[in-house]
Amino acid sequence: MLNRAKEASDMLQKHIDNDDVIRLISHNDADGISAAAVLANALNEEKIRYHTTIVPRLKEDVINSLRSDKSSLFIFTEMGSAYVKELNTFKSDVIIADHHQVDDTEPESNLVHVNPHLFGVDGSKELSGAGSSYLIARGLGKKHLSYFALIGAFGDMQGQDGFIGMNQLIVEDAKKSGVLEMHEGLKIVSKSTEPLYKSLAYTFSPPLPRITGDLTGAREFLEKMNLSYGIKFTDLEGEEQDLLKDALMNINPDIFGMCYTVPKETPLLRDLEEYAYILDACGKNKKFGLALGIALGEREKVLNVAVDLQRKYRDQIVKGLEWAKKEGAQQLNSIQYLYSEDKVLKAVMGTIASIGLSAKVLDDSKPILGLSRLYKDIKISGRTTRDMVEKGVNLGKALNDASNNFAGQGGGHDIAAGAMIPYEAKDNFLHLVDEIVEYQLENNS
Ligand SMILES: [Mn+2]
Repeated sequence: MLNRAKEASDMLQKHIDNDDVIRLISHNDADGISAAAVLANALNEEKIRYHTTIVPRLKEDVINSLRSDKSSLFIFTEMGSAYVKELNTFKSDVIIADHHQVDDTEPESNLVHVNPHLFGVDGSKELSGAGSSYLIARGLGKKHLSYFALIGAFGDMQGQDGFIGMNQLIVEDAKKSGVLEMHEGLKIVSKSTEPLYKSLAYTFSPPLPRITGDLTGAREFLEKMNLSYGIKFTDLEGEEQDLLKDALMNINPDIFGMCYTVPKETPLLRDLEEYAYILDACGKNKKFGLALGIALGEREKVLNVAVDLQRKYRDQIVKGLEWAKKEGAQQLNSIQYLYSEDKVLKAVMGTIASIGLSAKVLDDSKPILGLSRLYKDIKISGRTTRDMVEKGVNLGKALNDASNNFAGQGGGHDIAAGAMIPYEAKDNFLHLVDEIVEYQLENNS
């Protein structure tokens, strides 16, 4: 894996030495932005001209439109592994730094394919797209950029229970290069920027039942402990912080754990999990340029805009969770679902379904589907618990089989999956998923 990354580093170095123009193409989520940021920061340091494009999905029309671009090197990050065949036909050099599933297409001599799956490393757990990209920058001696790989990993939920595999190697790089500090602490968000009750209510992961997404619940919890809910966590006395820590750990022990910080960063971005959340909020609001600007070091105004976006996004989720709590989910025999035509709710339905389940706002004894209508289609995000998976539920398979029946498409993991189906098929689709999940539970051996 590291040898392959070194091949990519050498290809990149060759183009740097030639003073070539380089084209970066990356994905729009927190991992994709971090992946672009690793290489863009590296190219900035080398004073090389480059152009970055962030896209929601790599499709053939995107690839075809790049064919006429005169750049001498294309680098696809956090995507591209599914398009080796098409990219083989490029006249320029191509680097792919991805961590999604691979097929067995062999790369031509103009292409270097960096992907953990090619080396038996599980890219869903052990290395992010930003991680694959970092390994290329690493070959250029840029270990100080390693923390972007960790931001990407947090964006893909790879670090929340500790880093493993290749990610662990990156943590070591970050420590050795002096950019990263690690300490155990409370993993609540916006400790130094939001009033305490909001810090608690906005902490979606790890979930805090009756507090997560619940501003009133968070306030009552703090009042019961005689802590003033309006001040910031960082303004609490040491003793009060300890008291809060113990009370929160009684609700969910995961709330106390390893924090990864970059001390030289501005306070808002110092904690890498929070850095990933900010990039995610920009991405969800389609402000890709803003996210990339932050990762390239733009501050002040730009950062304020991002924080406002994040606040709005968090408030949408809180509103959605309040709605889910009040209305409850629609119940079928073996599954439940959330559906609304409300514009704000629609935009965060998948997130509400997922946090609603983990924070126990919704009954977690049945898998949940969050449905949002997009014109003539319905987008579905499904989520269940580890416990239900052990009882036989495989949501990825259920959503794949059911959506295929209605000219849609779907799939994913056993515990979390998604699908897209025509709007008219909604009710029939739900009943089919219900039957499939019922069958999975009955036939679990
Ligand atoms: Mn990713």
